[in-house]
Amino acid sequence: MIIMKMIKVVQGDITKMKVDAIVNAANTTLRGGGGVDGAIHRAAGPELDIACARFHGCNTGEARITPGFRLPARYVIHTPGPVWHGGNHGESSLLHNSYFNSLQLAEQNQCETVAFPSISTGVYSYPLDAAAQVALTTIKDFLQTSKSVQTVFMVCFDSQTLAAYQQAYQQLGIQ
Ligand code: AR6
Repeated sequence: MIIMKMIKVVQGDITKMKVDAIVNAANTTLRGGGGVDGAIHRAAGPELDIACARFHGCNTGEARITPGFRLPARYVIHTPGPVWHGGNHGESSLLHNSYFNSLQLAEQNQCETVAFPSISTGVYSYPLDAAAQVALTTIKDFLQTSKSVQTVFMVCFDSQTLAAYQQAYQQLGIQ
């Protein structure tokens, strides 16, 4: 059987995605916030914060998994991306770690479909074009050897983010 693995760049609201796991651009407390984190906590319901509290935080670039509760997604994978401090503070490797560790958790939990938001490019100010390169390169490399994870969605909230990821996608020559 031939299985086509793929990355799909789409525009939309990640809380509506019917996938095995959505990824949350969290902060190191894992106790909710604004942006996509706030939207995910509101849509999942208060059980999500109770589940997150048990982790007592999470370091930047690491990831933790919870159920999706009231979301259409089965799981939420929470990862604090790096705050942009000019680019010489390990930002790109920390951002790589956020994507890689999230995908590893998805794989360990037998997820076939995973959806990411654009981690760190909102409140954390990571430049969009550079973030898109790191995100898509990490996902593409991971899919080369993944067994369970088949389809990864990049869910872009606004048209500027969509354009940046579409451009990076073409530059990387994906599919
Ligand atoms: N679906 C998809 N993407 C979304 C949604 C949504 N519903 N809502 C916003 N975005 P940000 P960060 C996009 O700021 O930069 C939080 O307070 C948004 O337009 O949410 O990693 C956390 O608690 C942008 O493109 O995350 C942290 O304190 C992208 O998601 C901090 O913000 C990421 O923007 C994390 O900052």
